[in-house]
Amino acid sequence: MILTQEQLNFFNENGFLVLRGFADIVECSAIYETAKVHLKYAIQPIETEYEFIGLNKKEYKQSVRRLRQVYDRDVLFKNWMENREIRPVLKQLLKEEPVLVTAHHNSIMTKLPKSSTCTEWHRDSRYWSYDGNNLISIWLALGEENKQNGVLEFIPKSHKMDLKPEQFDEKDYFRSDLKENQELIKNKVSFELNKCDVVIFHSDLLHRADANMSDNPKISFVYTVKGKSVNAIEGTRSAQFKEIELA
Ligand SMILES: O=C(O)CCC(=O)C(=O)O
Repeated sequence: MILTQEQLNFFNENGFLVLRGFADIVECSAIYETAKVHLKYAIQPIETEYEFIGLNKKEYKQSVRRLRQVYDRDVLFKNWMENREIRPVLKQLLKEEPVLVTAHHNSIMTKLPKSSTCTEWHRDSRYWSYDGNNLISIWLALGEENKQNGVLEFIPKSHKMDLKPEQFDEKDYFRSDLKENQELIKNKVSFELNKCDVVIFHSDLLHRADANMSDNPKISFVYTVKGKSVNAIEGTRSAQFKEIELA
Protein backbone atom coordinates (compact mmCIF):
# COMPACT_ATOMS: atom_id res chain seq x y z
CA MET A 1 0.00 0.00 0.00
CA ILE A 2 1.12 3.54 -0.76
CA LEU A 3 -0.30 6.65 0.93
CA THR A 4 -1.63 9.54 -1.12
CA GLN A 5 -0.05 12.98 -0.76
CA GLU A 6 -3.24 14.04 1.01
CA GLN A 7 -2.82 11.29 3.63
CA LEU A 8 0.83 12.19 4.11
CA ASN A 9 -0.01 15.86 4.55
CA PHE A 10 -2.71 14.94 7.05
CA PHE A 11 -0.28 12.85 9.10
CA ASN A 12 2.45 15.49 9.04
CA GLU A 13 0.03 18.17 10.14
CA ASN A 14 -2.00 16.25 12.72
CA GLY A 15 0.35 13.51 13.91
CA PHE A 16 -1.95 10.56 13.25
CA LEU A 17 -3.63 8.68 10.42
CA VAL A 18 -6.48 6.16 10.38
CA LEU A 19 -6.32 3.33 7.82
CA ARG A 20 -9.74 1.74 7.69
CA GLY A 21 -9.89 -2.04 7.21
CA PHE A 22 -6.15 -2.26 6.57
CA ALA A 23 -5.50 -5.64 8.20
CA ASP A 24 -6.67 -9.03 7.03
CA ILE A 25 -9.75 -10.23 8.92
CA VAL A 26 -8.59 -13.85 9.22
CA GLU A 27 -5.24 -12.70 10.60
CA CYS A 28 -6.96 -10.33 13.04
CA SER A 29 -9.25 -13.09 14.30
CA ALA A 30 -6.30 -15.45 14.77
CA ILE A 31 -4.33 -12.79 16.68
CA TYR A 32 -7.40 -12.04 18.81
CA GLU A 33 -8.02 -15.68 19.72
CA THR A 34 -4.35 -16.27 20.58
CA ALA A 35 -4.22 -13.08 22.65
CA LYS A 36 -7.28 -14.27 24.61
CA VAL A 37 -5.47 -17.47 25.58
CA HIS A 38 -2.40 -15.50 26.74
CA LEU A 39 -4.74 -13.24 28.72
CA LYS A 40 -6.70 -16.11 30.24
CA TYR A 41 -3.53 -17.69 31.63
CA ALA A 42 -1.85 -14.32 32.27
CA ILE A 43 1.25 -15.54 30.45
CA GLN A 44 4.26 -13.43 31.44
CA PRO A 45 5.59 -10.87 30.76
CA ILE A 46 2.47 -8.86 31.53
CA GLU A 47 1.58 -5.52 33.08
CA THR A 48 -1.40 -5.48 35.41
CA GLU A 49 -3.67 -2.49 36.06
CA TYR A 50 -2.18 -2.47 39.57
CA GLU A 51 1.36 -2.08 38.24
CA PHE A 52 0.16 0.62 35.88
CA ILE A 53 -1.96 2.72 38.22
CA GLY A 54 -0.57 1.69 41.61
CA LEU A 55 -4.07 1.34 43.13
CA ASN A 56 -4.05 -1.58 45.52
CA LYS A 57 -7.52 -2.93 44.70
CA LYS A 58 -8.05 -6.67 44.31
CA GLU A 59 -9.58 -6.40 40.81
CA TYR A 60 -6.65 -4.29 39.58
CA LYS A 61 -4.11 -6.85 40.80
CA GLN A 62 -5.68 -9.53 38.63
CA SER A 63 -6.51 -7.40 35.62
CA VAL A 64 -4.00 -7.60 32.78
CA ARG A 65 -3.42 -4.23 31.14
CA ARG A 66 -1.05 -5.50 28.53
CA LEU A 67 0.75 -8.54 27.27
CA ARG A 68 4.34 -7.38 26.84
CA GLN A 69 7.09 -8.45 24.45
CA VAL A 70 4.65 -9.98 22.00
CA TYR A 71 7.14 -10.18 19.11
CA ASP A 72 8.69 -13.29 20.68
CA ARG A 73 5.46 -14.81 22.01
CA ASP A 74 3.86 -16.23 18.90
CA VAL A 75 4.59 -16.30 15.18
CA LEU A 76 1.19 -14.70 14.51
CA PHE A 77 2.20 -11.63 16.49
CA LYS A 78 5.66 -11.51 14.86
CA ASN A 79 4.12 -11.79 11.41
CA TRP A 80 1.83 -8.83 12.01
CA MET A 81 4.75 -6.70 13.20
CA GLU A 82 6.68 -7.69 10.09
CA ASN A 83 3.72 -7.24 7.74
CA ARG A 84 5.08 -6.42 4.29
CA GLU A 85 2.12 -4.40 3.04
CA ILE A 86 2.50 -1.70 5.67
CA ARG A 87 6.27 -1.24 5.17
CA PRO A 88 6.02 1.25 2.29
CA VAL A 89 3.54 3.27 4.39
CA LEU A 90 5.92 3.33 7.34
CA LYS A 91 8.75 4.39 5.08
CA GLN A 92 6.65 7.20 3.63
CA LEU A 93 5.70 8.46 7.10
CA LEU A 94 9.19 8.21 8.56
CA LYS A 95 10.84 9.41 5.34
CA GLU A 96 13.51 6.75 5.87
CA GLU A 97 13.83 2.98 6.33
CA PRO A 98 11.63 1.70 9.19
CA VAL A 99 13.17 -0.27 12.02
CA LEU A 100 11.03 -2.25 14.44
CA VAL A 101 11.65 -1.40 18.08
CA THR A 102 10.95 -4.18 20.58
CA ALA A 103 11.82 -2.13 23.70
CA HIS A 104 8.57 -0.14 23.66
CA HIS A 105 4.94 -0.99 23.11
CA ASN A 106 5.47 -4.39 21.43
CA SER A 107 2.25 -5.16 23.28
CA ILE A 108 -1.26 -6.36 23.15
CA MET A 109 -3.13 -3.67 25.09
CA THR A 110 -6.21 -4.76 26.94
CA LYS A 111 -8.94 -3.04 28.80
CA LEU A 112 -10.88 -5.66 30.67
CA PRO A 113 -14.49 -4.90 31.59
CA LYS A 114 -15.12 -3.46 35.06
CA SER A 115 -11.48 -3.66 36.10
CA SER A 116 -9.66 -1.27 33.80
CA THR A 117 -8.58 2.29 34.38
CA CYS A 118 -8.34 5.32 32.14
CA THR A 119 -5.05 6.29 30.56
CA GLU A 120 -4.45 10.02 31.04
CA TRP A 121 -3.09 12.42 28.41
CA HIS A 122 0.51 11.58 27.61
CA ARG A 123 3.17 11.40 24.96
CA ASP A 124 4.51 7.89 24.46
CA SER A 125 8.01 9.31 24.12
CA ARG A 126 8.05 10.41 27.77
CA TYR A 127 9.92 7.30 28.97
CA TRP A 128 11.76 6.53 25.77
CA SER A 129 15.40 7.46 25.21
CA TYR A 130 16.41 8.16 21.62
CA ASP A 131 18.56 10.79 19.95
CA GLY A 132 15.63 11.85 17.72
CA ASN A 133 11.83 11.76 17.68
CA ASN A 134 11.17 10.06 14.36
CA LEU A 135 9.17 7.23 15.91
CA ILE A 136 5.60 6.16 15.23
CA SER A 137 3.26 3.57 16.69
CA ILE A 138 0.93 1.28 14.81
CA TRP A 139 -2.31 0.51 16.63
CA LEU A 140 -4.46 -2.35 15.35
CA ALA A 141 -8.05 -2.70 16.56
CA LEU A 142 -8.89 -6.37 17.12
CA GLY A 143 -12.50 -5.55 17.84
CA GLU A 144 -14.74 -2.49 18.08
CA GLU A 145 -13.28 0.49 19.92
CA ASN A 146 -15.79 3.14 20.93
CA LYS A 147 -16.68 5.68 23.60
CA GLN A 148 -18.01 2.98 25.90
CA ASN A 149 -14.96 0.73 25.90
CA GLY A 150 -12.25 3.39 25.86
CA VAL A 151 -11.45 4.47 22.31
CA LEU A 152 -8.20 6.42 21.79
CA GLU A 153 -8.44 10.21 21.84
CA PHE A 154 -5.82 12.48 20.30
CA ILE A 155 -4.92 16.16 20.42
CA PRO A 156 -4.17 16.90 16.75
CA LYS A 157 -0.91 18.74 16.02
CA SER A 158 0.38 18.21 19.60
CA HIS A 159 3.36 16.21 18.24
CA LYS A 160 4.81 19.52 17.04
CA MET A 161 3.97 21.60 20.08
CA ASP A 162 6.73 22.93 22.25
CA LEU A 163 5.12 22.10 25.60
CA LYS A 164 6.72 23.21 28.84
CA PRO A 165 7.72 20.76 31.62
CA GLU A 166 5.26 22.56 33.97
CA GLN A 167 2.40 21.44 31.73
CA PHE A 168 3.06 17.85 32.84
CA ASP A 169 2.73 16.25 36.29
CA GLU A 170 5.36 14.24 38.15
CA LYS A 171 4.51 11.12 36.11
CA ASP A 172 4.73 13.13 32.89
CA TYR A 173 1.00 13.14 32.25
CA PHE A 174 -0.31 16.28 30.56
CA ARG A 175 -2.15 18.14 33.32
CA SER A 176 -5.88 18.53 32.64
CA ASP A 177 -6.30 20.93 35.60
CA LEU A 178 -4.39 23.76 33.90
CA LYS A 179 -6.31 26.38 31.92
CA GLU A 180 -3.74 26.53 29.11
CA ASN A 181 -3.84 22.72 28.76
CA GLN A 182 -7.65 22.72 28.80
CA GLU A 183 -7.60 25.04 25.79
CA LEU A 184 -5.62 22.40 23.88
CA ILE A 185 -7.69 19.50 25.19
CA LYS A 186 -10.80 21.19 23.72
CA ASN A 187 -9.45 20.23 20.28
CA LYS A 188 -9.40 16.51 21.04
CA VAL A 189 -10.65 14.05 18.43
CA SER A 190 -11.45 10.35 18.49
CA PHE A 191 -12.43 7.81 15.89
CA GLU A 192 -14.51 4.76 16.57
CA LEU A 193 -12.58 1.80 15.24
CA ASN A 194 -13.67 -1.52 13.85
CA LYS A 195 -11.76 -4.78 13.78
CA CYS A 196 -8.89 -4.52 11.22
CA ASP A 197 -8.66 -0.71 11.38
CA VAL A 198 -5.18 0.67 11.96
CA VAL A 199 -4.22 4.01 13.52
CA ILE A 200 -0.66 5.26 13.15
CA PHE A 201 0.45 8.04 15.48
CA HIS A 202 3.59 9.99 16.24
CA SER A 203 5.48 9.25 19.47
CA ASP A 204 5.07 12.89 20.60
CA LEU A 205 1.30 13.05 19.97
CA LEU A 206 -0.79 13.59 23.12
CA HIS A 207 -3.37 10.86 23.52
CA ARG A 208 -5.51 9.18 26.16
CA ALA A 209 -8.26 6.58 26.57
CA ASP A 210 -11.10 6.03 29.05
CA ALA A 211 -11.65 2.93 31.14
CA ASN A 212 -13.70 0.18 29.55
CA MET A 213 -17.30 0.52 30.75
CA SER A 214 -18.68 -2.17 28.44
CA ASP A 215 -19.15 -5.87 29.21
CA ASN A 216 -16.45 -7.10 26.83
CA PRO A 217 -12.69 -6.74 26.72
CA LYS A 218 -11.10 -4.16 24.43
CA ILE A 219 -8.05 -5.77 22.88
CA SER A 220 -5.66 -3.92 20.58
CA PHE A 221 -2.18 -4.58 19.19
CA VAL A 222 0.41 -1.81 19.30
CA TYR A 223 4.00 -1.75 18.14
CA THR A 224 6.52 0.98 17.38
CA VAL A 225 8.93 1.68 14.55
CA LYS A 226 11.67 4.28 14.28
CA GLY A 227 13.52 5.79 11.39
CA LYS A 228 16.84 4.06 10.75
CA SER A 229 18.84 7.20 11.58
CA VAL A 230 17.38 7.38 15.10
CA ASN A 231 19.46 5.64 17.79
CA ALA A 232 18.56 4.39 21.23
CA ILE A 233 20.75 6.02 23.86
CA GLU A 234 23.31 3.62 25.31
CA GLY A 235 22.68 2.47 28.85
CA THR A 236 18.90 3.13 28.71
CA ARG A 237 16.04 0.66 28.51
CA SER A 238 15.48 1.69 24.90
CA ALA A 239 18.89 0.20 24.02
CA GLN A 240 18.35 -3.10 25.82
CA PHE A 241 16.09 -4.83 23.33
CA LYS A 242 16.64 -5.96 19.77
CA GLU A 243 15.63 -3.94 16.72
CA ILE A 244 14.60 -5.43 13.39
CA GLU A 245 15.11 -3.64 10.08
CA LEU A 246 11.97 -3.67 7.92
CA ALA A 247 13.63 -2.77 4.64
O1 LIG B 1 -5.55 2.94 27.44
C1 LIG B 1 -5.42 2.73 26.25
O2 LIG B 1 -6.13 1.97 25.61
C2 LIG B 1 -4.31 3.48 25.54
C3 LIG B 1 -2.99 3.07 26.10
C4 LIG B 1 -1.91 4.01 25.73
O3 LIG B 1 -2.10 5.03 25.12
C5 LIG B 1 -0.55 3.73 26.17
O4 LIG B 1 -0.34 2.84 27.00
O5 LIG B 1 0.38 4.42 25.66
